[in-house]
Amino acid sequence: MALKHHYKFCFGPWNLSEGQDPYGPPVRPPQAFDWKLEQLKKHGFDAMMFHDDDAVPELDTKTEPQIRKEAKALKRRLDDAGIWPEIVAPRLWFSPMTIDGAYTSNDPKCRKYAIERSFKCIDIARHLGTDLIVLWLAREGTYLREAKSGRRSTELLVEALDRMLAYDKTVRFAIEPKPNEPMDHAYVPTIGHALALAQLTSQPRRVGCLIESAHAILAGLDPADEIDFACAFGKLWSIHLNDQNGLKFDQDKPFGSNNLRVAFNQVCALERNGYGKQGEYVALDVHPFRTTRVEHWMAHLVNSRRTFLRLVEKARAFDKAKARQLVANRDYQALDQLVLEHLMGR
Ligand code: GLO
Ligand code: MG
Repeated sequence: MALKHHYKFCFGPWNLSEGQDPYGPPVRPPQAFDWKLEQLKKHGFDAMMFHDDDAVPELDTKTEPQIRKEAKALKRRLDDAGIWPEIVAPRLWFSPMTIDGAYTSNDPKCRKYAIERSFKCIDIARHLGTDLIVLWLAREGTYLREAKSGRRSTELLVEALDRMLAYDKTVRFAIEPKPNEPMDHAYVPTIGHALALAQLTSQPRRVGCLIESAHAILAGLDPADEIDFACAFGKLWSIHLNDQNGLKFDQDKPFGSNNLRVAFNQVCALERNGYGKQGEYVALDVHPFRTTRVEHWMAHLVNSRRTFLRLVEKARAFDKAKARQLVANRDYQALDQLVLEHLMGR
């Protein structure tokens, strides 16, 4: 019998990447945006995530009326295809103006650029109809402790959030922490940091978070604990599921690919917190292996979605009464084996 569930899924255009890495060129030809939309729909996904310039390419060269026109045209295409825009995120790590960071750059002109770019991102989100902005604070950190003040940077981040909160009274901001890459140390490495920052803003209720499994693992944390922590604040507004093989470069592997048990525990955490029941999406921030052939281009997304749903079944079928009994008896040895047997199946 097919599993009854409430989950809705999405991915971003960057998740159909061409395979370029710092050591080699693309290995798959670029695909048109329409092709990506078509794939999304065909494979049972419901929404797309956007960077501001995925929605309006070459954003920095365009005027406000142009941006509005292009964003509204995209909205019509999405409506026709029946696809919801889950989030829009300002791409604050690509421009020459963000070499030294965006909101925390040492150059006031660059900080001004970052804020203005973020306002444009908010405008685009409103044109597309979503109220959720994702902030992956990619370059907010420093290579040298002596080059920036961490205290001042925290204040600048709060100031930037306050400016954005004042710019539009309805949007919400989900901070996506990542401890490193492209920086060696980022200023907002974990969910605890993200939610603490939210408390310093003028409107903490409109500042929440997005957890990415790989980012939590890179911070040496268990993503399931990050999920429970964020949900205790009612602030998990989106999630990027994927996997990561230890403290290496950000791998964005298929969900469950490296550690099925860690994936299982993330699904259990999402289930016990009722994630998705307020309309939140399960986003799969996964990338194809560089070896992936063009004809297998969707496999990492399709497989991650399938693994997620199979783990939902596993989470629901887990013998919770037995587990409670073992916990009461402090028999964690048997509990451990109960989980393993359950995951291995008969
Ligand atoms: C990189 C991040 C990135 C963000 C995306 C949305 O490590 O995971 O993919 O999720 O740019 O802001
Ligand atoms: Mg991500």
